[in-house]
Amino acid sequence: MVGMDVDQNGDLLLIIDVQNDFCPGGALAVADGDAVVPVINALSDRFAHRVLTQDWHPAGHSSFASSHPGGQPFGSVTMPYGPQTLWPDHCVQGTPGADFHAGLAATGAELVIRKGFRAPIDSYSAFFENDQTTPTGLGGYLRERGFTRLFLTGLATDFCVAFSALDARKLGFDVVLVEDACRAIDLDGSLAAARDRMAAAGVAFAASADI
Ligand code: VGL
Ligand code: ZN
Repeated sequence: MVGMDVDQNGDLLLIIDVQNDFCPGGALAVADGDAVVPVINALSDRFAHRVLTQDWHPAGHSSFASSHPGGQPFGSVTMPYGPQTLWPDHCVQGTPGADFHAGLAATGAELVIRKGFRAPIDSYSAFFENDQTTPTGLGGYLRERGFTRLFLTGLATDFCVAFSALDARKLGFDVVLVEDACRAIDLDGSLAAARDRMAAAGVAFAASADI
C-alpha cells in the first residue's frame, strides 16, 4: 500500500499500550518494543487526532500468573469467559511500569482509554474486555466523534493491537495496521495467527513511510 492520504477529520491514530512494562527492561518486555516510539512520534505529526490506550491493572489482577496457585507466566487458565493467558505482573496502576514510555510524544492525544482495570476480566482490546461483551466505551466515543478509519500502532501486535483491530472491524471502522509502528510478543505462533485473522477481517497493512 503506497501513499495513503490522511483525512484530518475522519482518520484517527490509535496508539496502543506504549508503556514501560512492554519495553526492554519492563515486566512484560516485548522484543524491541521501544523501537515503535520514534515511528509513532513521526506518524503522530501527520494526524490531527490521536487516542492512547493504557493497560491499567489493579495489583493481584486475574491475568497475573502470581494470582493463581501454581500459575506460570505464559501458561493458561480457564476463566468464566474462556481461556486466558497468564502474564507476569505488569502495568499495575500507578507504578512506573504502567507509565507511558518517556519518549512518546503524546501530549496532543485527546483521550487516554484505560483497560484491564477490572480484577476478574482481562482486556486486550481497546473496545471490549476479554469476555468480548463488556465495552470500554471507545467505540461509542469514536463513532460520536465521527471517525471512520483507525490507524493502529503500538504494543503488542499479536495481543492488544490485534484484538483492537478485530473489534474495530466488527464495529464497522476501517482499520489500517501500521506494521513498523508495532512489535509482537509472538507466543507459540501468535503473531502469524493474529496476522491471518486480521487479514481475513479486512484489516489493511501499511508501512509508516507510506502514510
Ligand atoms: C498486553 C498482554 C497483557 C498488550 C497487555 O498490550 O498486548 N499483552 N496485557
Ligand atoms: Zn495486561
